[in-house]
Amino acid sequence: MVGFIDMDCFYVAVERARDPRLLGKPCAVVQYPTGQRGRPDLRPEDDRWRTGGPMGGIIAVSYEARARGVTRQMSGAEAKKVCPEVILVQVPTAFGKADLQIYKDAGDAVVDLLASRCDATEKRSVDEVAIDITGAAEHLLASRAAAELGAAASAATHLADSALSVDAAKVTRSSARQGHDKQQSRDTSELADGWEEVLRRAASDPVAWRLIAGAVVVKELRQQVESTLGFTCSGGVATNKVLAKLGCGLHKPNQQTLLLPHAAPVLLKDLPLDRLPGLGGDFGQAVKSRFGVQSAGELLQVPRPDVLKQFPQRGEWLLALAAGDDSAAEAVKDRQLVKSLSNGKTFFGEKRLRSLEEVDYWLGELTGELHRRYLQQVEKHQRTPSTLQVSLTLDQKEHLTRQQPIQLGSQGTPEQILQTAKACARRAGAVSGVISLGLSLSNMIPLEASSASLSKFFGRKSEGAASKEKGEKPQEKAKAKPKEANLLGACFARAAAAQRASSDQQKAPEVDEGVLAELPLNIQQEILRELGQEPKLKKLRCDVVEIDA
Ligand code: TTP
Ligand code: CA
Ligand code: CA
Repeated sequence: MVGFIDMDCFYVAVERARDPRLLGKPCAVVQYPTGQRGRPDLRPEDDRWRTGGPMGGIIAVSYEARARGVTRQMSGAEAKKVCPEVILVQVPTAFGKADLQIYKDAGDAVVDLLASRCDATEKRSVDEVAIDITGAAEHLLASRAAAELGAAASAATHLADSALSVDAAKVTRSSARQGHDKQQSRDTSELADGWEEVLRRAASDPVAWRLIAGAVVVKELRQQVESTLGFTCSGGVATNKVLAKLGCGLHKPNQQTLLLPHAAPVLLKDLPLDRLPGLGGDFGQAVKSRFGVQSAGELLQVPRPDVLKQFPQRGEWLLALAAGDDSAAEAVKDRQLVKSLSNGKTFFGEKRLRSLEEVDYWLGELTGELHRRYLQQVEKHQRTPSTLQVSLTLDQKEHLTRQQPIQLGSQGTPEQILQTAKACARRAGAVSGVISLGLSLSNMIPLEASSASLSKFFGRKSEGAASKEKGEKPQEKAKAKPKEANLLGACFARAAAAQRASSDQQKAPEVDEGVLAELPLNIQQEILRELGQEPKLKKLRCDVVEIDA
């Protein structure tokens, strides 16, 4: 059984938790103004309220501001026009670009809290988490009276086949994201609608009972998130991840929806196909135009053999998805550690980088944040990266990647990252017209393994480990032992040469998807569009930015 949590106006909520003056007010978070090289950074603790001047677009809007007409696509100036009292808060910046760390940390805190009671927690974006609540629901069924559970669930939960829910499911993906009346209604008579019948039928339906207990689990978790962290969120409960997410989006903010198996066909009947995962882009368009259908219900009316003939690879999945079958959704994956840490920036049009000096400058800017996230991996997970990669997209749409081993251990410096990055960039050859620059650290290895592999090489403890015992800094030790430092250098030079030999041959014809997936969604989309490639939904996260770090 799956629960799904999506935080309400998340970046705004994070800002409100930091600054109570924003509570209850119409407010929005704006991006930093791009292309302003040399502007002083605004740290999280600085005054980041903006009243005018250069400002990026709006990326999060409080519900109070939404009610007054402010939407995400607006510029700060447009928002002020429709709602003069709106407070605009700029995202913090660090190293010359947006610094999303406070939002990421808040999202991680939510995941940590949910994990305390769930069998598995899967972070789906900066503010969305899928949770496996099977165990927690079973525990409630064993420990609380049925009447108590029924009362608790029905008081807090919309049913997905209620009239209001079905109406909320009729809007397209983009309208659903904008928020609309049906989604935001707080009609309490609607909440009671249908529950009596559901509870009566559930008496002889163990699957429904478990889901009702699941709704209580989600209600309690949401309360806990609010009382512990100060953020409200919306929730969904269903037998699978796809339906739970769908349910979660039906009623917002600070509401939850239960999608029982019998409700799925009612809800899906008029659901626009683009609300289903994987059907929001080209493939969804193709399905719609091939069969002349708009909704999941209409697709299910198409004779099965026709669907399978038109889409031999994905037809079965498509039909299962449109029917809300569990087989179309993957199980909730438990928390995964990031595979790599990446940071990137685009430079389109006049902003493209024309010289190595400019590339070096921006590598330096990218390095600072990456170094901070590397230190977090060391501290939180005792892991360290062992490969550094630089990726460049040139305005001829050529994409180059160069990588080499890097030995950061637990005390690597920004300078070490920058020098390795510069060396990689030089190996990419002549650079002119760089439209995107990416820097990533990957091949994460446990810290013990990183020192163990060295000690194996030298037949004794590694530099870092040995010098730590004597309270010396590794760098000082390295100075004192030039021979070994040279040996180490030679080791990496050999490895780098081997790597070079292999990676130079393959000028990647398209974007490195591993690296791409780690970049913020808007940058991913910009890069893909610049390369003339349609964003591929499977690879793009549905929402935002990096997982974890
Ligand atoms: P969303 O969950 O899409 O929106 P939201 O949490 O602001 O509002 P809602 O209550 O409707 O769920 O995105 C989560 C955060 O991700 C959002 O607060 C800001 C950030 N974000 C961007 O930076 N750019 C974007 O284009 C989107 C969609 C979100
Ligand atoms: Ca959200
Ligand atoms: Ca979201």
